[in-house]
Amino acid sequence: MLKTAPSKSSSRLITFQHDVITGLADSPKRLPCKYFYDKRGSALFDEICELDEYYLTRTEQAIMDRYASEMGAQIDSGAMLVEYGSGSSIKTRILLDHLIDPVAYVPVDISHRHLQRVAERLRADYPHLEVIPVTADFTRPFSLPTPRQPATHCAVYFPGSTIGNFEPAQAERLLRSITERCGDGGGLLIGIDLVKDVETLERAYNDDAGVTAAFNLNLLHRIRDELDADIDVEAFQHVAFYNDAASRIEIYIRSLKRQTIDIAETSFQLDAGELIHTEYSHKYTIEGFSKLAARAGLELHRSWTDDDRLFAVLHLVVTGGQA
Ligand code: AVI
Repeated sequence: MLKTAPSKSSSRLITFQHDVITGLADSPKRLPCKYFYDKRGSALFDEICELDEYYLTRTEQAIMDRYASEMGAQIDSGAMLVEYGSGSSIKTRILLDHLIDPVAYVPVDISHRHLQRVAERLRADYPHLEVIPVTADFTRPFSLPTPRQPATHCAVYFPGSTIGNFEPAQAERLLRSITERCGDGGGLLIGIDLVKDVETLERAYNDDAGVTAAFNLNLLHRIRDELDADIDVEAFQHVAFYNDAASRIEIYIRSLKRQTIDIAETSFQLDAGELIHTEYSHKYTIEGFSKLAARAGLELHRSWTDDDRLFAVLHLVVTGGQA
């Protein structure tokens, strides 16, 4: 019998369906936040980054604008700069402008086509820099390319407070993998969102225009449209609040009535008021994050914040050991 391998898009759908069914079968119910980012979800996230209430993006950008020359000076010459979740590489440009003779820039992102387009633009703007895009999910093992000119060390750039979307144990594992990837002489420049008053935090995830709500509920639209699921999307609501004990924003989808979701022969019963967990966004103190990073073999070297101490960019260097 002739067997044909499943196409990329059908295996992607199989994984999506598997993850959704596994998450909804769990107690409490959950859906993985990585599925926020289809075309519409990515556009909504770009809108979130422009919102008055969402201080994170503009504050990190302002820190980069103000301190990129100091950051560049911390990173030795001849680096291969690897960016995790590079997206449009917007904040990277200012860093690249201040690095001393980097040999290569390696943007790592899951979206192949977008990555190629961004790489083309960067090659045009930085003709002396080798730009080597890698399509990969950085939470899974992936290989780094070998640049034409040998690098003296590897420096990872991980902006955007994306580390906050991982639970501390997962974050530690990811940091450990960065330590191992970089080895001696390597380091990490990372953006983290800082602990602050609850009102500012909760406003950032409950904007008046409802963009974050649409971003969150877009997950249900995806499940309905891509998995052909029977879901009354209107009967759900966005919920986001700060959990002080865990120092994190918790995001859920709340069922407004007792109802059933049907996906591929499987039915999931929801009570009125029942929550489906979709995302955590952890907030750190510089000290707390340094302790977490130390357990992963990284030592805090320098940090930069805005005047209101909303956000921080940290430079950590590889020590390799356990704290
Ligand atoms: C991508 N990440 C850092 C965002 C955050 O703030 O945790 C995702 C997000 N979720 C809702 N609004 C923004």
